[in-house]
Order: sequence, then C-alpha cells, then structure tokens
Amino acid sequence: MGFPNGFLWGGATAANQCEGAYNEGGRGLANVDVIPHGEARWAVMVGERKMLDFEDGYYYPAQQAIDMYHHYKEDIALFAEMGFKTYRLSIGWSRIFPNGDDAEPNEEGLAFYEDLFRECKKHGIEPLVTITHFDCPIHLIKEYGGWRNRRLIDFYKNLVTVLFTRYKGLVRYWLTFNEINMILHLPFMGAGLVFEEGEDREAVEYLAAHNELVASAWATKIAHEIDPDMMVGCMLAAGTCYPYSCKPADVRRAQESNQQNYFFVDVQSRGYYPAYAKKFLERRGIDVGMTAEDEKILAENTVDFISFSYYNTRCAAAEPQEGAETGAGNAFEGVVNPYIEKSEWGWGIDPLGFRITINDLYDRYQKPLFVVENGLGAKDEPNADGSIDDDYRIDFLRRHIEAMRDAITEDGVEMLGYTTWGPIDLVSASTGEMSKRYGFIYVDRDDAGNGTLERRRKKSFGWYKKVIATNGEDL
Ligand code: BGP
Repeated sequence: MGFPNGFLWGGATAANQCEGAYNEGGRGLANVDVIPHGEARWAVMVGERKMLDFEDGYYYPAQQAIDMYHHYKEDIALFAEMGFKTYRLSIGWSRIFPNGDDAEPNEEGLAFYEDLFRECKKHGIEPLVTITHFDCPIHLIKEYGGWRNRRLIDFYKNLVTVLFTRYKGLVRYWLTFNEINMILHLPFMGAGLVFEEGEDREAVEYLAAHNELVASAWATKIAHEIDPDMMVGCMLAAGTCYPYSCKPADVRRAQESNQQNYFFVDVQSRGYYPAYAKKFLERRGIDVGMTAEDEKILAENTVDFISFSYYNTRCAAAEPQEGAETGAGNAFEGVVNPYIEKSEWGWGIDPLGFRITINDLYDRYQKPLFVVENGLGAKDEPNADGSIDDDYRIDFLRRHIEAMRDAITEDGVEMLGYTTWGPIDLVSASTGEMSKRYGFIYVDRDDAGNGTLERRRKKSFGWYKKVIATNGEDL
C-alpha cells in the first residue's frame, strides 16, 4: 500500500522567479521586478524601503531570471522526461493586465500562457496554476496602495474572469494566492504594501489580508460558475509551530503562533473569521472593513482543497531563551529547535514535522491536501565534466516523501499530489540568488546574472524520474 492511483507528482515554479522577459510581450512592471539582489532586498520585501522602479547601482534578478519565457518548450519537455503528472506555475498578472486596472486584457500575455498550457497537455501534464505568486502590477501599488485598497478585489475579479474563461478545459486546478499568510512576513511581496513612517503596519497587513481573502472567495465563486469542474485551492506557508518546552506558557505561545498562521485557511476553508481572530482584531482596534456582502461571499465560497508549502517546522517560547538562536527559515521568526538539522541557509530540516503538519491540516479542515512546495535549497558544485551529484537533495526529498507516504498510508490523509519547489533551478525568493538551488535540472547562471542558461540534468533528475515511474514505491 503506497500512494493512491492518479497521485499528481510534479514540480512548482513562480513566474517572476523563472520567466524573465520582464519587458516583452506587452508586459507591465510588477512589484517582483523591482526587488533587488543585495543588501536592500529585505527592506524592500517587507515594505520598509520604497523602491517602485529600477534604481541605478542595483541588480534585479527577476528581469531575466532563467529566461523560461523563451525556454518553456525545452523545460516542459525535461519535466515530461521525468514523468511529471502536473506542473505548478504562476501567471504574471502584468502580462495579462499590464497596469492591473486596464479595461482590456493583453492578448499576447493570454496567448503565451495558452501555448504553455497546451505544451503541458501535449506531454500529458496537468497544469496547476497559481493566480498570483508574490505578484502585483506596480501601477496598482502606485495608484491604489496595493492590497490595502478594496479596489484591488475588483481588479482581481476581472483577472480571474478572463483567466477562467480563456483557459476553461485547459486548466482544472487553480490556487488563488501563493502563501497568503506571507502578507504578515513579506508584505511588499505578498500584497504590494509599502509603509509610511509611523503607520500601524499590522492594521494595514490585516486589511490587505481581508481584501485578499474576499478576492479569493470571489475567485472560487467565479471559477465554479464558469466551469463546475474547476478545483480552487488556497495556499499556505505551513509548518507546525512546536512549543520550545512543555511549559504551559510555551505551549500557549506556540498555539498562538499556529493560530496566526491558520487564520487565513480558517477563513478560506470554513468561510468565516474564527473567534480568536475576531478577538485579536478587536483588542488591537483593527477594522478590516467587513461588509455584509463579504460575509456572504466568504461563507458560500470555501475552497475545494488545501494546498501548502512545507520547508520547516517552527518553534516558539514564551520568554526569550538565553543562548538560543532565532530564525526558523522561510521568513518565519522563532526560536531555533535544537533537535533538528539545518540547511546551509539555516532553514530547519524536519521530515517528521512534515507528517505532523500534514496531520494538523487534515484534522483541522478535513479537505483533500495538495503539497505544492517542498525542497532543499543548496549550493551545487559541478564536477569537472559538468555533472552534478546532488545526493543531499535526494536524501532530503526521500525522507520527506517517506513522511508524506506515512501520513497517507498510516494516518489516512487524503492527498492529491506533491510538487517539489523549483524542479529547475530558479531565482531564490528570499535572497535573489541563483546559487540557492532546488532543481533536478541545473541552469548555468550565477548570482550576478552571468552564464549560458544551458540546462543540465543533475543526479536527482534520474532519481525523481524513478520515484514517479514507480508511484513512490522506489525511493
Ligand atoms: C516560498 C515561496 C517560493 C520559493 C520558496 C523557497 O516561500 O513560495 O517562491 O522561493 O519559498 O524560498 P527561497 O527561494 O527563498 O529559498
């Protein structure tokens, strides 16, 4: 007994981290284009440093990325060679609506994705499409302040109506917002937010979160109206938060941290604000502007499945811990867990935590789950002949797939599929580096943007091919 028949094995990418061609095909500028590599990056990502255009003296890795815009046929053929059943990718909003609020969509952008989806179908690969993956047209930020403004709900509704209508019959699986909870951690990336001096950041973040949650429910409604076969999922940066000790105060602190994360999916899956969130907002004096229509839309349009990324668990303590390091990985804060290993970037490595996280999500929502990101960011050193022996990546993925298998076979969790993050090397979201690699396919490009962009199969390529061919039997 192993993985179910029809389990969707594959890989996941995001437009801004792989497409490049930022100014081709009628595309408008987006927030993700103007996030530089180097010391200013973090301040821009969290909305502290206003950078709404290219500035001299900075390198912007998303401008070219791995140029998938021009290489997608070659790349999809490589995914097909590994036997992918699904490929998760995201739409560049500003390819479809260059300004975000345009009256008409850009045909060149629509045709680009249509061709890409057809290419997938040709190889028997089911597209899994994230509508926005850390992606917001710059014009919507300059003109409306990003997702703090309710007008964005309407622009998003226009976007999804165009997408669902055009790609009906081609795309069945949709995700509304990548890692929606990242609004609270990377607000410029998650919601196009830039903060003014002295502004109540948390209030703005929850306002933006509300607007995205309402937009997400509208998307579910519109999808089902256009094509009842469409399946719409939410997407959470998951990873259970452990208490640092069994001291009740630590356990309580971990519970609060988990609630802060689950808040988003609670709304998307249950259709209403949970009591703890209402009380939190009340205490903080935050008004998210809930209307009677919002309440109805949220209640009537819950998601069909729960998708999530898993990189690491987290750990929380009620009091600062002397001598304990902080930082859990993937933009999460927390106390470092002394019982687990760490990646080169300090991200926790916790395969059993994957099984725990899967169980937590399934217990809480009782809806099918879809793992849409998991993987190890690592430096690859090519051998003299150019080959890459990435046994560390194989080891990481093997242990996580085993944990997922146990959750399915031992715990009875319903799981639709599994897509590893960055099956082809791409630009890292947190660092802007190319050298933090996740792929089965190596891309010849460095942190400064040099390289031939040649694609090469790593050792893990053959390994993942075998995993898929045996439906996870041979790991
Ligand atoms: C997630 C994002 C991805 C991706 C991944 C790995 O949070 O959804 O876009 O990049 O993390 O992170 P990084 O690229 O920083 O290693």
